[in-house]
Amino acid sequence: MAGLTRVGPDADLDEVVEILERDGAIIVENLADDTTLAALWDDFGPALEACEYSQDWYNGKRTRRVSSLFARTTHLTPVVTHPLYLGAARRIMQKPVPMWLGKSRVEMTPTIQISGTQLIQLHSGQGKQPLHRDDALHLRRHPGPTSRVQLMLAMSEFTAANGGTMVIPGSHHWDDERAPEATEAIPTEMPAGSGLIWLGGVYHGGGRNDTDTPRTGMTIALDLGNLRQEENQYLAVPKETVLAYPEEVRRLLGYDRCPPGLGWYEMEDPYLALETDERPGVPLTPAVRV
Ligand SMILES: O=C(O)CCC(=O)C(=O)O
Repeated sequence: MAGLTRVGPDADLDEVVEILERDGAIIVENLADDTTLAALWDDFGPALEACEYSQDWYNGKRTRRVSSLFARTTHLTPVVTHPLYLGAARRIMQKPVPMWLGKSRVEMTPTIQISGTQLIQLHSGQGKQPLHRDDALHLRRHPGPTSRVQLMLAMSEFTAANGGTMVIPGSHHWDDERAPEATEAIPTEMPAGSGLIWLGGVYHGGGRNDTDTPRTGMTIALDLGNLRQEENQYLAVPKETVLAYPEEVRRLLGYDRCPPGLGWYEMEDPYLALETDERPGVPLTPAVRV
C-alpha cells in the first residue's frame, strides 16, 4: 500500500466510513482551520514547554506528553465534533443492540464518550514506539466490533522523518495471535491541521524522530459509552470548564447516560446535574426513560 487514503474535510461520510472499515485508518486534510490551530497552540504551548520528558520506554524518554486537554482549552469543539470524526465514530460504534425485556424485543444504542486526550511531542532522537492496539486497554478480542475511534490532529507537520504515526492498514482484521511487524507499518505524512483517524483495533505507534525539530500531535479517543474512560474526565476537567462547552461535548465528556442505564446520577440522566449547576435551585427533573 502506497500510503493511507486521504480525503478533504468535506468528504462524504459514507465514503470515510467505508475506508475506515476497510483500512482501519484515513487522513482527513484540513480537519482544523488555522484559527483553531492557533488557539490550541496558545492554550497548550506553555504546558508543553513546562513538561518533562516521559520516564519510560513505552511513553518515550524523548517525548513530552500533556493530558487533561479539555481542562486546558475551550477550543476543542470544532475538532471533536468534526462531522467526519464524530460522524464516523457514531456510525461505526453506535450500532443498536437487540435485547428482550420479558416478551418485548427492544434495541438499545450505546452512547460514545471522550476517553483519553493527550498532546504527544516527539523530540529529536525519540525512537519508534512499539506497535500496539489502543483497544487492548479494554482487553478487546479481534477481529470484533470496534469500540474506539481515535484522532491524531497534526499540530505540526508529520513526516516519515520526524516520527509521523506508523500505521498497519487493515490490521484491525487480524486475529489476536498475529504479531505486528515494523516492516508492515507505514508513516502518516500530513501538514499541520490535518488529522489521522484510526480504529482501536489497528496496530500503530509513534515513529522515530530523526530531525532537529519536534513533532507535535494532539490525540483524542472516542470510546463506547459502556466502557471505562481511559482518562478519568470527571477528575480531569473541572465542572466550570465542562460548562464552557456545548451540550454535545458535555455529553461526550461523560455527562450522559448510556442505554439501558449506565452512568445515572440520582437515577436520572447525569446531564441534569450540570444543568442544576448552571441554574442553582432548579431541582432535578425526571429524564425520559429508555
Ligand atoms: O505519537 C504517536 O504518533 C502515536 C502515539 C501512540 O500511539 C501512543 O502513545 O499510544
